[in-house]
Amino acid sequence: MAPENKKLLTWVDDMAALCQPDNIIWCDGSDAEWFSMWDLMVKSGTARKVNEKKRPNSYHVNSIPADVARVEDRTYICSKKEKDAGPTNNWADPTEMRKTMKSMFTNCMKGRTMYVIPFSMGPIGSDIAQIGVEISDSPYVVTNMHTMARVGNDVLDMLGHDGDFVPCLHSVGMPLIDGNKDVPWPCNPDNRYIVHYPETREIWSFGSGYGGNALLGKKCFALRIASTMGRDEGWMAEHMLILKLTNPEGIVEYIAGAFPSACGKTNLAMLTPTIPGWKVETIGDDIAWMKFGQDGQLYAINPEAGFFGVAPGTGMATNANAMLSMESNTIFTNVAETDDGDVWWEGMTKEPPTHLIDWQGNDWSPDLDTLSSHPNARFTARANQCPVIADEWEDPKGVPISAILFGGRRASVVPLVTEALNWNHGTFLGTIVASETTAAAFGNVGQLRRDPMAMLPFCGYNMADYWDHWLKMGKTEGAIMPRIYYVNWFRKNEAGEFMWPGYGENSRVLKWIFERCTGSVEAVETAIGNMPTDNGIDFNGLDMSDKNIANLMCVDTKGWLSELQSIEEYYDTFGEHLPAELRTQILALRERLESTKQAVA
Ligand code: SAT
Ligand code: MN
Repeated sequence: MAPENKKLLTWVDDMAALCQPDNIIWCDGSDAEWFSMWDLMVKSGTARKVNEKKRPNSYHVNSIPADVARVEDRTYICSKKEKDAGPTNNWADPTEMRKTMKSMFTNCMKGRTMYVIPFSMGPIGSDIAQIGVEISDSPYVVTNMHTMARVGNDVLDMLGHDGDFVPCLHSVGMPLIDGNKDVPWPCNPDNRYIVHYPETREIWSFGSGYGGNALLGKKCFALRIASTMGRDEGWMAEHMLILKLTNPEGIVEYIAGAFPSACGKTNLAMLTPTIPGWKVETIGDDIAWMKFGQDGQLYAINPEAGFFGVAPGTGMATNANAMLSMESNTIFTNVAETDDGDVWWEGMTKEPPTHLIDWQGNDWSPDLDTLSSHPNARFTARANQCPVIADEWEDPKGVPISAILFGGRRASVVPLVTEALNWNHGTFLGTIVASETTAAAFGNVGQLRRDPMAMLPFCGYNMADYWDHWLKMGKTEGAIMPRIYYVNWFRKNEAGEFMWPGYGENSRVLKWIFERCTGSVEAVETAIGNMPTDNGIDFNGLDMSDKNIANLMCVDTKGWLSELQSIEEYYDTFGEHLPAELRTQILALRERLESTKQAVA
């Protein structure tokens, strides 16, 4: 099909003139294209076909140690004014950056093919969906985009002559010139740039072939650029899972949830409830776009079409639905190869195989102290292969959101679940999301890393302005905003043990939230928000001491008062951009805490 969109044709011409590829291929998202890309990658040594009998139509690719994850320190928000990027983003002057990018991209595709990938984030034709076009010189990107977005001629149809799209330019940054031979994982680790121009809604990414650096529909478009679109147009682009919860009577509520990385978002989205008669189904596991419907409720779509999930730690015992989603048609990156040509990673099975080829191509056995798979190894699986994908996951009008969850990994202070008193208080709770660092990760153990709304690396503009946008959404005339909850699956007792079993048992907390939404349970108002009554959450059948239960549900007044101090210090870093309402929230919370302290004394 010949593309007719003028902006698109001009852009592709201009980018081809800049990058000087040997060929240009317009991608149509077809099976034939998928197979031809894999043929190419198997022949070039980039990919291995996974044993067809074990996992039909699946492929295994390994990158190199220098290119294994998003590079936050090389990610830039190039708004005209520095203050519009805010203190949490790397800002660079757009005029300067354009010069740098132009020199990086000049001739960067020599010896390679330029793929033009038209894609829709969200069901094609949905009012909430958006169109992008990615230009990339990586066939690995083409196949991942097939799974993660809707790619093909329908998108060009939607674009028509003068429809708009977000241009996303990507190159691995390794032209085949001067006798350079290609390598299995081309990239340019010394010159990586993940660049966003929020005002003109453009993305330019250079030097990395991995994940969110290269699959530009995901974090770059669906979060960083879309968050600025949402601010300008009155909607929300959030780092949230979306799940459908059905009670034993068949009543349905839709819940969205934002959690920093390593807090089990994909597991929660695909959870198998332990409480009888309740059902969780998946709408999305990573990103939610929400717009007001006619009735004033927020309707959410999952803009993605697949899961780009962390493999290590995923197994039949922890997330069977994820495992079943990747039984075929799946791409595995940076995992280990088994002797029978399948894949394996830490946590897939309790007992590791006796021999593997690790993600770097070395022999591996369990007695070695190296990991067989990279900790950020990924599976790229089609959402429609998930056994618990909800029927309406592609409904163009989205699903009405009744509740939003925020959570982090907190050993202390934050109880199992708190309900916000109202939208503004809930927004406040979102701004204070934080995770305590675990041993190896970042810095000292127990140090708090603030990750407001789990958007720290993904907000495309000033974080404080983004909070203001949340507050404004709640003031929209006729709006019926979701209830907001702060949950914490990770609180520990004095002995340093987790008090809450987590995983499927989280359904007990979801049930309480559901019943709050339908108005069928009471709550107790405390200084920090509404909390379950003594028998609000069903702890029956859990092996938990009364002391742990009390601990898990208590309001730690002293802990919160000292937390307030650290929140204020954090707020100060946003200067005059901080919405006054958030200072009001702090004052009010302090007053409530002080008065309970007196009441107890
Ligand atoms: O690589 S992605 O950005 O897609 C996933 C992640 O790092 O959160
Ligand atoms: Mn994510």
